[in-house]
Amino acid sequence: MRMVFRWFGAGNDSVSLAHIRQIPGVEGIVWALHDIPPGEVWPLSRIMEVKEQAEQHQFHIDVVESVNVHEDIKLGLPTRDRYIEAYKQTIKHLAKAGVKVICYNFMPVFDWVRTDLYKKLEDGSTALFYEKKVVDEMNPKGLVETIASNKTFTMPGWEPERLASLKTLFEAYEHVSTEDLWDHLHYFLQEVIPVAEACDIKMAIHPDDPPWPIFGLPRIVTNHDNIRRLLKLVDHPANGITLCSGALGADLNNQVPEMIREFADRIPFAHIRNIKRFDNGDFVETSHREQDGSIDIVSIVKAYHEVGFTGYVRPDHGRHIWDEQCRPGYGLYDRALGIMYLWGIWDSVQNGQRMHDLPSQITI
Ligand code: DNO
Repeated sequence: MRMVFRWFGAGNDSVSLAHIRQIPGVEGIVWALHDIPPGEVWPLSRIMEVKEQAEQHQFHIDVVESVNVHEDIKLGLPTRDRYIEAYKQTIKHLAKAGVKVICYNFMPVFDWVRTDLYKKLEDGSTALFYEKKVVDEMNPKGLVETIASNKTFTMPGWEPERLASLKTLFEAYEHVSTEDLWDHLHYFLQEVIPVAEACDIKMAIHPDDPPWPIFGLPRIVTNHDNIRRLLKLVDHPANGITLCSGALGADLNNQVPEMIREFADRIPFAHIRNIKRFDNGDFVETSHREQDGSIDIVSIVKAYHEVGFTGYVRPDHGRHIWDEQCRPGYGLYDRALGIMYLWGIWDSVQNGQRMHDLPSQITI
């Protein structure tokens, strides 16, 4: 397992590369050019700038999260070809800088969704929270009105400047069924996977978070069967997944360790985090420690060890602890604690195996 850490870029992140350097066992940053809108080519010069910054701290930039997919591609509009061409060009530029994995998602309109970014936990920290009822009761029209009238409604992954187009987007998706979305993903993959393959890059789709349809919009990367279907759409190692334990784990039926065993050679990148599920469908993010949430983090890390995982791993969101001021979910402290927990499990399994491999009798 190769540990990496998400960094939003100079001037865009409260966490510095110098601080990340002090977390044991981190070898690279997970990054993106966040100011470039989906559908535009990432200039090679900008990519090289990030590479230089990272290398000053002995980090690699092997993993990009995310090159976002233009909405016209997900909608299957005739204009999609133009944006797919731009995507291919970006892949080629990233390859020139040595990038190995591109994380992306295929969620219509929204990326991950939470209803409260600072839910108070019993220990006094705060964390990201999803209240199912709030999202379920908000129909698309209501959502547009809420966002328009109340700018404090938080939609992570949603740039405010795209607010104006929200209504039009919802209308466009009225004509896109779940099967249509599958077709559009298929079309996209058929186009980009050969380019990724030629560039020695693995595409790694992130599961939908939460893993069910919201606001009447279809969501398709949600469970074991759907991931199997997705991998078969273009059955090639370059068509992989970012296996996110927290996103998938919000659905009680998703058994992440089983997915790791079945999809092992198609997981170039893993997000490991814990959440606590409630019976009514709500969930809150917790520390990475298994006992604090509902996700079997120990079994997950053990499964990665068992399959001989050599891909990249990052701790996912953290709580906000010790009064840290940071991007929601992306502080230094709790993610660093998460890393040490993941290493603790990994190293003890590794060590246990070494002990097991020792001859039972040592003769002097
Ligand atoms: C949240 C992240 C997601 C992820 C995208 C991938 O913290 O895991 O926003 O980066 O879904 O495209």
